[in-house]
Amino acid sequence: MRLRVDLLPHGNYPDVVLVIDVLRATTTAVAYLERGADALLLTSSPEVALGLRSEQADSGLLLGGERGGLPIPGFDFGNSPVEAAAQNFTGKTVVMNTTNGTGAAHIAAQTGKHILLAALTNAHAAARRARAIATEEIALVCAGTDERVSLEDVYAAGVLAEYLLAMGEFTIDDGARIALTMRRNAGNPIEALGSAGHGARLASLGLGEDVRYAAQLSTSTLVPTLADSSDVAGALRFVAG
Ligand code: 3SL
Ligand code: MG
Repeated sequence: MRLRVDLLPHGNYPDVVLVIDVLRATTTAVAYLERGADALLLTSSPEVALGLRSEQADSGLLLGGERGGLPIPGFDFGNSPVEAAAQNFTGKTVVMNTTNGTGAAHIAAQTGKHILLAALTNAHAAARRARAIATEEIALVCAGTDERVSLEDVYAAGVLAEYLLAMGEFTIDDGARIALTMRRNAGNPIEALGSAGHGARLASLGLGEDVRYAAQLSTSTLVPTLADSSDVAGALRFVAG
């Protein structure tokens, strides 16, 4: 079994992909499902999200997302896991669009057989699920920030890689070696996320609580899992796995 870490999304994934956007898209996705959401629709653009709502006006779709860290005009929520964790989404479908995380999921879905969303908050459950379904390769794909590497995603990939290596034999690539080195040298999760450039940016926007929330380790057993999405153009449907 191969374990691969992409420091940015590259594509060409043959088997299982764990998409990681710790700050904040995948952390927020886990929070929506924890708070009862039936499904998440990750769209390819904000316009697709707004279009889905106007096409399905009776369906009660809720829209969450950000640009520049701030809520998108016309959306109901930003991309805050703290905000998501404070609401009840029972029976709701949440449509998400974010700068990097949702795009990384779309890249993964072009070729991957099984696409899962991973964060620090669901790291152990995500690693276990990936190990259970993989037949040849597990790719840990860091979303990054504006096409540049993000410390917090690489750190989380290192956490996931540690869990996976404890579960069995893998051939690892240099991306995995870098992530494991980051995990071992960047301190605990709150220290690592606090030292990340995007962590500082969110704190400067008054969103430091989101950074602290995202630093919680394996507090959820929910793993957002790509389901059949053929009925929704431009969106990927994730359900709790
Ligand atoms: O890039 C993304 O997808 C977002 O998660 C970034 S932010 O933390 O919401 O600004
Ligand atoms: Mg990010």
